[in-house]
Amino acid sequence: MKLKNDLLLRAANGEVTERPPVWLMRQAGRILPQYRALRGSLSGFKELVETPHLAAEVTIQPVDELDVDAAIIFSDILVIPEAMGLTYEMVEKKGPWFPNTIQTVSDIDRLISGEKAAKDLEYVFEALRITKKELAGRVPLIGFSGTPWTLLAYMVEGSGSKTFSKAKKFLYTQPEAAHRLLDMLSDTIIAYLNMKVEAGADLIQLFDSWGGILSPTQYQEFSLKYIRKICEGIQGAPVTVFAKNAWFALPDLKDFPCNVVGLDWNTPPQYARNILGEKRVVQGNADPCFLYSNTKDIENATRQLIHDFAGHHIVNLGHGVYPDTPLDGVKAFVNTVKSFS
Ligand code: 1CP
Repeated sequence: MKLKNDLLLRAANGEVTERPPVWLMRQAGRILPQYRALRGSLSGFKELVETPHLAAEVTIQPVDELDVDAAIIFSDILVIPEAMGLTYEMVEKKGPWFPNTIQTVSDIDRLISGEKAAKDLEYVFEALRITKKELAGRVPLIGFSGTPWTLLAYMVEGSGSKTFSKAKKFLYTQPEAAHRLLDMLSDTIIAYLNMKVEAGADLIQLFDSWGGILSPTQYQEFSLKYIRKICEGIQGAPVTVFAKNAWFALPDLKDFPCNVVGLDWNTPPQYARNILGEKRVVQGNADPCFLYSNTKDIENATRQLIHDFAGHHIVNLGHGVYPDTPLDGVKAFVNTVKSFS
């Protein structure tokens, strides 16, 4: 079906657009009362993720409520480790937790990977198909995955962490095992994302949420190499690479085989432009906390952001929106972009 609003797709493909497109990372979720009401009636987060018509419903909620230029499929990056054989739990108010973790090569040998693992995620593909049908071409639909390194970090650490020191220790002490796991994750992610595109995803975003905790040399060896392989393996949709806090890798992303470079809020627009050039499509990068400001300040800061990137820019935050962000602030942000000319 032809898209009625294809602004994001055109911008991602490098076209000059009448205004920049806008959406928010983590827009489908706890900022919306509709989401909280539905979520409260369920047994937990996983029930929502694994029930395709409900995942589709919360994917569309921000399109209805905020009038953003894209929908992002409601899911989580941790469905991949689970499909490979490492199940996760989402502990209320705490976040993800893995009852079993990866510590040795034999733990890795027990995992399944590639197409065989990806096929297990039929509930995600079904959610995409339903969403696509219900959106009826209103806006493009974004599919996503964590990067191999960010997923390895959770699989070894067993939960979220400020430092991910167990995961980093694994890279230093068992580099061969790490590469083996990263290879298996890459194969699974490529199969998974191509199946997502087949099921209706118009664009793909790769989240390297923990890229910035690696040293620059480690980043090259354990993350960027695999992200490149994935970008080269995805067919039929533009790809955004969002490597949080990995500002040191910007020179590598200049000619990287992806369409869009996602920027976190610590990266000054001019700094990014100097390295990436004027024509590289960038996405970002307002501080999520600026949405706590008053309406006037939000409007001014949003216009300044658009001005600073000077085109080839997809407006977004520099990371996911926080759950207690006032909806009025989010709306002021979106509406300022939409009225930009
Ligand atoms: O109770 C709830 O509703 C759980 C909160 C929640 C939500 C709404 C989690 C738990 N995941 C999600 C959905 C989700 N996760 C989306 C939905 C689509 C959207 O963007 O609107 C997306 C894209 C993700 C991706 C994700 N999950 C990332 C990468 C993006 C990022 O924020 O850096 C990461 C790191 C995760 C892991 C995860 N899942 C949930 C939490 C609380 C976390 C982070 C834990 C940690 O801090 O380590």
